[in-house]
Amino acid sequence: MIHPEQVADMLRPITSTLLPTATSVPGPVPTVIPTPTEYQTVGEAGRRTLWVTFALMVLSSGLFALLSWNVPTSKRLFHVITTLITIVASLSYFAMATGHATTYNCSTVWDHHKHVPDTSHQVCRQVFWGRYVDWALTTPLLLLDLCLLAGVDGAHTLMAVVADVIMVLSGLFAALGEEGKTAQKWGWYTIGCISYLFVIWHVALHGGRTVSAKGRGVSRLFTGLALFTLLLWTAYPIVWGIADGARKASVDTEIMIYTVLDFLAKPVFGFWLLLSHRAMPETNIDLGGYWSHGLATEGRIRIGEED
Ligand code: RET
Repeated sequence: MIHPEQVADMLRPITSTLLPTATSVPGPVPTVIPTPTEYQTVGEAGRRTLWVTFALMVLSSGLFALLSWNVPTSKRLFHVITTLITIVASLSYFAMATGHATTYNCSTVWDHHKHVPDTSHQVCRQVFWGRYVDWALTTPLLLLDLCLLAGVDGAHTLMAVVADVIMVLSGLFAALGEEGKTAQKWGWYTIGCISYLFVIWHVALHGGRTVSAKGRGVSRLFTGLALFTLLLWTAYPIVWGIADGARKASVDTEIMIYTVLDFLAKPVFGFWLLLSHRAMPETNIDLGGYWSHGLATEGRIRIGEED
């Protein structure tokens, strides 16, 4: 007769392999909590800065308009251009401060883990495209101010303006470009930088040559304004590269830096130009009468023409 304990002894090796023991119980399955989408967006400080800049641009527009008071139309060309610049900037800052003219550019960022496969999450940065609309309209006007002051010919002025618009649009395409497609984003940025070199070439080099015929006073004013513009404008692609490009600066920091640059490039540039222009009659321009009388030739006295 077989004793039940003998049966149990015989079965023990079999059951020990079939039934899980304390040591063979699988541990907790490693889990990864997905990283939520990260938003790089404007904060309270940035929004307040946009409102303050809007107010400063409106105030500057009003003061520029006042400066043109009592100035005859024929001598008001610089006043009109300069006032338009700050009016457009006011509109752009109003749009940005109220949350318009903005979008998000999202890119995928990979997260690496030790025991499980890599995961990814989205980083979305706020892009204020209104800024580029502003620049596309106002930077050609700023260049026009400089070209008219220096007496640059129409052909070079037009080339400078077109290169400038290409520069700004390239910046916009770069800002909206896909992060993963390096060629798209940084390719547009490179095109923008090359266009900027053309702008410098047309305005600074040609302007520097033509302005010498206008006397020492105008030459000195043009050199000062052109150098100031060159230094300021060169800061824009650097800020862009750090903020929108590499995303190493917050949206608020980006807004604050652009505000300082825009304030110097528009109101400060404008006051410098208009106050100096007032004291220098040789800077008056009427584009051969076109500015105040149009293209009609009737009633005009043409000196030096036989007929
Ligand atoms: C971008 C990116 C692409 C390359 C370059 C740029 C330059 C921008 C500049 C902007 C100037 C703006 C001004 C605004 C005034 O309020 C578009 C940033 C070269 C020079 C003067």
